[in-house]
Amino acid sequence: MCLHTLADALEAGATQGITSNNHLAYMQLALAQAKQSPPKDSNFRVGAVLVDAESNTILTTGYTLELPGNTHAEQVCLIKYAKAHDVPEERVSEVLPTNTVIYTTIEPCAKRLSGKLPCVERILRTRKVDGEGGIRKVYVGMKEPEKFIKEGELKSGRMKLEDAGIECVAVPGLESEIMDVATTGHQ
Ligand code: HJL
Ligand code: ZN
Repeated sequence: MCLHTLADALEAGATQGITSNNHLAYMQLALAQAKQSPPKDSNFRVGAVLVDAESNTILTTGYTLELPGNTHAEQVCLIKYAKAHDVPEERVSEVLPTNTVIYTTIEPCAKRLSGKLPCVERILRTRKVDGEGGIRKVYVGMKEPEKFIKEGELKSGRMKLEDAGIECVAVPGLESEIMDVATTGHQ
């Protein structure tokens, strides 16, 4: 698959052409997003794609620092989708399809050194008050590298999500490229 063509098609709002079970293709699209992120020593360059799993439609995409305010890729997806539906990010649960999934090159963060709300919490609040709907599954390209948050210091994003009933699925095969992209510009 030619990623440029796919990204261009997505940009133009054309049919995406990824079959629903082609998780690697969706992860490649997330990686293409990550490559658009400006290098910065104090975080990773991550990309994410928000998908309606029911209709196999891309809802939105995001990458680290795409929006102002030290934004993470997953956070950008939620802000953009919420904005397109005239609600603030905190109320995105009201407008998300019931079977939404997210592809992210690095597992959602459980803690941020800046003290901002971690993406795990942002993902959990996409569920409606009855705990249904919103993001049901998270496809992860690799676990968070040990640079900012020390392993063992706290539960990983993946574990926190799974404890709360959100399935996390590893999509193998792109780890080294994801890592290279994530750490470009690091000392
Ligand atoms: C994920 C991102 C991103 C990170 N992780 N999943 N998506 N940048 O877009 C995780 C890393 C935090 C640091 C610094 N990175 O970003 O742990 O300044 O970037 O809040 O903890 O925190 P801030
Ligand atoms: Zn995050």
